Amino acid sequence: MISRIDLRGDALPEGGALRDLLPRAEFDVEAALEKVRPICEDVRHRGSAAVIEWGEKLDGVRLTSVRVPVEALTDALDQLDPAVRAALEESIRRARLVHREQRRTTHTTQVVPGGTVTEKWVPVERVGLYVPGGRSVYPSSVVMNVVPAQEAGVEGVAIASPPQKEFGGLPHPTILAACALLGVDEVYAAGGAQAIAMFAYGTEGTEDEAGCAPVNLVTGPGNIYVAAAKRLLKGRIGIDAEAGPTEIAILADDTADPVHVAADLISQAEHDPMAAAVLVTDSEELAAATERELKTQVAATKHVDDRIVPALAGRQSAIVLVNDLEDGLKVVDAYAAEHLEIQTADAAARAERVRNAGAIFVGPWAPVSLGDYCAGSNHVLPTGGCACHSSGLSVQSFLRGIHIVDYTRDALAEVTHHVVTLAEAEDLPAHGAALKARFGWKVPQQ
Ligand code: HSO
Ligand code: ZN
Repeated sequence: MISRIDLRGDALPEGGALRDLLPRAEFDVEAALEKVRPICEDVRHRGSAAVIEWGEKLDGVRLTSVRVPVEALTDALDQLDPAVRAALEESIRRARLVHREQRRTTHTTQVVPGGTVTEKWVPVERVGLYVPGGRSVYPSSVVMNVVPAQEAGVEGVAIASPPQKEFGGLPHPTILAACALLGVDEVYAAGGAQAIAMFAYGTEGTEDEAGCAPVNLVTGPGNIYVAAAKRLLKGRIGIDAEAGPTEIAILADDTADPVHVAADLISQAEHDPMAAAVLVTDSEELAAATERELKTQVAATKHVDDRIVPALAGRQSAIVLVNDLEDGLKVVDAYAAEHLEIQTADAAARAERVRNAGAIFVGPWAPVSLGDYCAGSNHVLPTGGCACHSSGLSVQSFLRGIHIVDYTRDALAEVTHHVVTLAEAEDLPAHGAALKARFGWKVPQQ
């Protein structure tokens, strides 16, 4: 069901060579670009009419209006199962606790007497949050996108989620209820590349409905077409990372419980046939016990043939055997997992040493599923190895730091000779002249 990669014996290779030995599926966004280009162009020129037509073609639903009426949101909340409502409320409460503390404060540095640089944090004005439909209807992702945006102080939050045939062309009712719980009332029944293009270009209003004003930033996971549209429109809009299939890596030794290890690997394999589940261990016994457990537990779960078995059996998943936990650390750092669990003796100390991961889950009582819903952490995290250069969604994703430069005459005079020298070294004398012009076209004496 899951293959083994044996890295025991010789010394591990470094860097890229080590990464090449580790399992990872291809997520070829480039190939999807040509498919989404005409969709984005069409939405750019024809607005809502194009969003509706592509929705009909690709989602199989003909809408009369892309904008979801506010009554549909309140109805969905009224009809929401009270247990789901309570769970979502707890998820929101915990996420707010964590994200509120990520707010940045304005800071002024006195560089020299009379010369200051202030960094002021300003929220993005308007964001579009994409929430997938289809195989993955995740109200929890509404929480994970909306909470940091709101805590950052973003004023305009719009959400798009694909229209669902069985719900009369509206997005899934639990998604609508989550929007209502979070106080978001600007929701669109739009999916795929057409939703991203609608956010980027905006759509004109018609007699029947208000259009969607263009946004500055689009965040949220989606399928490969959503990722391709984000890549195509990046620049016009800001984007978060291009989300690929979910990944879990577990670094474990012989103190780990194979029942937990197998359950956690399966939990993320459940997302997608392309999802990745990787166990890195120095224990032959744990590897064998996990293999046995996987067989038993997979047989007793849902989504077996369409997702879990192909995910575990795919080339993106494996049990990686290493000489010792030091090598294990090198392997998980090279892999840079979206989610990394540490199930070893001294898990906290080992977690401290990890450099590359989207989020780290420490010890036996912090499974990834906790983080998916109710830890307070964010579950929109970098995939595909991007954790070596990017972070998950946070308040910071929705802020811009603006430098405010304020110098007095004396403070400028004191540094002019350096500016003029550097400008000349770069053959840009007009740069230096902009300073000299303020001092009778001369460099002030030191
Ligand atoms: N594990 C997914 C998020 C999620 N899980 C949503 C359940 N619902 C990617 O981090
Ligand atoms: Zn998950």
